[in-house]
Amino acid sequence: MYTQALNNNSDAADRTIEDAAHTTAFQARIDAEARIEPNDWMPAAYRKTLVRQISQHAHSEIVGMLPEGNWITRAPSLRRKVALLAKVQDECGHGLYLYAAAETLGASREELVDAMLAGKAKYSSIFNYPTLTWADIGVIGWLVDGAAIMNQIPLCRCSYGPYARAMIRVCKEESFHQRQGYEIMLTLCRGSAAQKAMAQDALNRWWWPVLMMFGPPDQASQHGDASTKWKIKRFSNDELRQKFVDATVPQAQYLGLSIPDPGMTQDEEGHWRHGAIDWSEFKQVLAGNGPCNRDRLAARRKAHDDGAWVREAAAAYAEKRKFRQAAQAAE
Ligand code: FAQ
Repeated sequence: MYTQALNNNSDAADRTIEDAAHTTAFQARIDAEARIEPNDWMPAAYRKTLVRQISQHAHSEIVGMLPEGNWITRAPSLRRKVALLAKVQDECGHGLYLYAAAETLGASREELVDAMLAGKAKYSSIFNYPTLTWADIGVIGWLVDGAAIMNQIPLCRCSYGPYARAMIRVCKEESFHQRQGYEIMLTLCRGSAAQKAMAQDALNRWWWPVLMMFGPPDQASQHGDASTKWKIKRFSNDELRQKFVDATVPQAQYLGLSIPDPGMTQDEEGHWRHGAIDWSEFKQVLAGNGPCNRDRLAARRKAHDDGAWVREAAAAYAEKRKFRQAAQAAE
């Protein structure tokens, strides 16, 4: 969708130039809040970090369909089923816009997907946790989509045009997702004692993994400084985590639920300060040892294999159409 106006091969040589003049002019454009577009010169490291982040983000959307997809057949009413189906389809669409945005940087979708299926590319840690009850679907919408919005609203101002533009639509859809999740939580919390206990249990299990979604603490963030300089990131991991906690605590209070953090305090400025995060759990999940890492990859590999005939049919049709167009042009 973005690739029509990309440079041809003769322009590619220009990409390899990496001198001080180009770099200074590039940073000046970033500092002036100009948008970088696919055909513009950019440092190789800027291109690389964008391919890394955008493709990880795309993989997260695609793998992120699995925990909720697990509940489509068990949604408790027709209304809930329709909303959940729409949400899961939206996540698939987000993955596709993001792969298209990554392709504008010269990466092919095939190589990106292959890296994910081979277990070499990351996707968000949060999607390696199981959805045990219906309340988990409420918590995912409320907190996982809530965290995604907190992270993605600033990405609408990211310096790279195709990524920033994709984020505008994504954020609009995420906001519907967040509301459907919160509404599920509200219904459960106003229901029976058993429903409220199920909501509290889901919050207890998801709270800490959701805080980890924002990435490692700032002092351990490898890419944070460069991404801030290039205006890919507008806020650090810890800043966004804090904004999320401050926005979420009153929502939990309204639901009558307790945040599972006995060390949480409110400071004089009104910020809710969370207790220590267990970063060893995060590292384990990133290393492939979370509760569902193996299941998630196995499910994606199976879907990819099952879809091989669709890709082959599409490629054969494209070839046939090209041949027909060439024949018509020759008439
Ligand atoms: N999980 O140096 P930093 C969603 C990695 S979409 C796994 O701080 P950076 C919608 C990081 O990649 C959720 N890995 O990295 C939805 C790096 O490793 P690398 C996804 C993580 O890039 C809802 C290393 O740690 N959102 O939820 C995580 O500056 C419901 C060092 O980290 C995005 O991708 C993690 N949580 O900051 C879908 C948003 N955190 O690459 C379905 C875009 C860090 O060197 C259902 N991404 N790592 O191998 C970003 O904003 C950034 O990439 C951060 C990380 C903030 C995630």
